[in-house]
Amino acid sequence: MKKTEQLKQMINSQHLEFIMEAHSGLSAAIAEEAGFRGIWASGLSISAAMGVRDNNEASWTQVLDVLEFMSDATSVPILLDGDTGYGNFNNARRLVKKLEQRQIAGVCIEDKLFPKTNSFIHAKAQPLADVDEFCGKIKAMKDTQSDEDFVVVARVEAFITGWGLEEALRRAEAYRQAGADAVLIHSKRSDIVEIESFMKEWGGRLPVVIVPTKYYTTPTLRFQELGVSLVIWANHNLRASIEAMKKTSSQIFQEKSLVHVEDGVATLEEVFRLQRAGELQTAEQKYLPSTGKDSDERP
Ligand code: SPV
Ligand code: MG
Repeated sequence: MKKTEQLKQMINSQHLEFIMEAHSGLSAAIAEEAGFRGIWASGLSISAAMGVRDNNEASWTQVLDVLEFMSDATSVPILLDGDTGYGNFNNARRLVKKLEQRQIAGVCIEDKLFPKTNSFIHAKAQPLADVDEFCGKIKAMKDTQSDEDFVVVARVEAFITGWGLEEALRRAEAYRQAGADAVLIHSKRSDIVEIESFMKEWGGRLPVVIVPTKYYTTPTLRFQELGVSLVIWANHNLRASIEAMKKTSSQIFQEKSLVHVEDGVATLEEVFRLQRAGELQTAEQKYLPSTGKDSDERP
């Protein structure tokens, strides 16, 4: 099944599905190997891994380059966090074209302004996109996709920026009518009150995607009861790697030795395995002339 079809089926399926954050070819391969059937290419994580802020400091083509590695390293679908679409409708539709060329299964765009700011930083000061302008962007993206199963998720930032349920519903409905395949309703509360209120009023008009980074203590069963379609675990590979790298760097710096570190890090063999070094060895046997034969033929 095509990656686009896989993602579309996950979003439209009757049971709760999960996708995991990744920000590189390596982290994407690890997420797939853990069992995830899809990957969230997080804007926060990709920019943080590049050492820049989640403010569109990395250009969209730099993000595309990372995605290409992620796509090549995996067989499960990738949903890109496409921020605001990196400009107006024209930039967003060109993005769709470039994503399809790299077998990226879908993109999520959020109704804020370029350059965006992460939803958990000064959220109330962040202006929302004009609804009509954002709908035009969604329409342009849907009109541009050449694969009918490519997914466009419209992310509603109304709760994040301090607006209420009414504005969240108004926007979600407009985005549905513009052709979005799903809506992502985001909340920065540590409880599930906003998500609950939205789900009750929304009534399943389109599949709903959530990001429980801040309300992580809510039992996952509750998301299922509310009828959520897809949960994004949005940044935990990045955060896990930061902790591991900090611990290892400072231990090596302090001890000037690897002795107490060796058992706590992945083996080199594991690195080679994740890089699929074995496949290259097999290919070399098949495609490279053997050294013996080569030397035999020398004059
Ligand atoms: C991301 O992972 O970059 C997201 C989710 O957009 S959040 O950081 O919660 O805004
Ligand atoms: Mg993001």
